[in-house]
Amino acid sequence: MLKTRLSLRFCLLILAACVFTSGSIATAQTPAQVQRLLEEVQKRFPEADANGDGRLTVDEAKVYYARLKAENERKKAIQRRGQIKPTHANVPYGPADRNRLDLWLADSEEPTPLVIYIHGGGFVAGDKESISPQLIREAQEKGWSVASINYRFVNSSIMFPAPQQDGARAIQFLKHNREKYNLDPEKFAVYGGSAGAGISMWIGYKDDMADPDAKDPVLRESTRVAVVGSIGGQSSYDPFVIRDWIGGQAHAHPSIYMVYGVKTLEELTKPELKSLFNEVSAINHVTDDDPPTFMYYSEADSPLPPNARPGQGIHHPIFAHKLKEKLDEEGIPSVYRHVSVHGRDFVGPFLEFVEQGFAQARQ
Ligand SMILES: [Ca+2]
Repeated sequence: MLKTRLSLRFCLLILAACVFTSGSIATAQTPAQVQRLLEEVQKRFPEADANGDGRLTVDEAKVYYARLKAENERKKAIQRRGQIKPTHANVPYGPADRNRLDLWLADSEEPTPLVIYIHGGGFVAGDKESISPQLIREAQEKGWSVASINYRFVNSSIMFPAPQQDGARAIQFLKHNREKYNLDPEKFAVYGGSAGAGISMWIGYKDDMADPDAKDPVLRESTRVAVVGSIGGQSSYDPFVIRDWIGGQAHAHPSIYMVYGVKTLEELTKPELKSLFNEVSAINHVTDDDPPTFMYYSEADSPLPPNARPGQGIHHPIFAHKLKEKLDEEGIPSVYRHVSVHGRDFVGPFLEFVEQGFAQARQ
């Protein structure tokens, strides 16, 4: 949804710039206005500056627009073809309605590695169907299985850490059913976008949540994974840490209130919430035994404007830089990639990273 909105906005901006340049419409923008538009385009799509000289020209903008259009067409074509049908769809992995997962099993004699996708949507929206068909296809070409999970949304009675716990339970469920699904429990990778990245990192860095005394055998399984991936993820959900790191009003994202069941910033200062902030913030759980981490961000890596709206910056690369510092301190291998440098291909580089992580995993 967000992408569509930005793309449309981008198209309008480009059109305005191009109309002026072609001189075909008398009421077009002034050169100063065009310059401002180009600057705005560059801020939102830094990779459009093809020669990287820090200045976006109209020609570069036109080329980028054409590429963006082609990419959109490609995505639409994939959607028209439909998702790749799961081997098992809507498998219940827990008691809640949204404890459902889809599973694409690789055909193999040997137990297969597994890549698990957790969707984003601010903990109030989104669906497992947003998994990339490209990822399913490329993972299967490597002989790996793939899963995509739904989890409980927050509301007036469901709050943090319910979504995180659901994610962990999905991992445990899949390990519990490793024989049925022919999975190698030592080669699980978990990744997601935004909220799904927050859950993925939390699972990755938490100590093993296996409870050997649990009545439910699923809960006796290990939650540990071999690789973690984050697309625009929040390494902290402490609103005051977010305010310190990102500035502006990033911490005033509507979901930040909802996940803690409050309505105002003042309510978030309640001392009893601090331990929950610490618990759900993945960065606090990083230790030297944690899995290698792949980070991919597309929001501009620059300070927020003075008029930033509430929630703006909630996918800021600072979340990655702070996490990377911590991962480096602990000697955990990690990769940080930004769209402005590495382009829009997440799947290929991520799966390559996962492959290295699986090679290091216990046999
Ligand atoms: Ca840890």
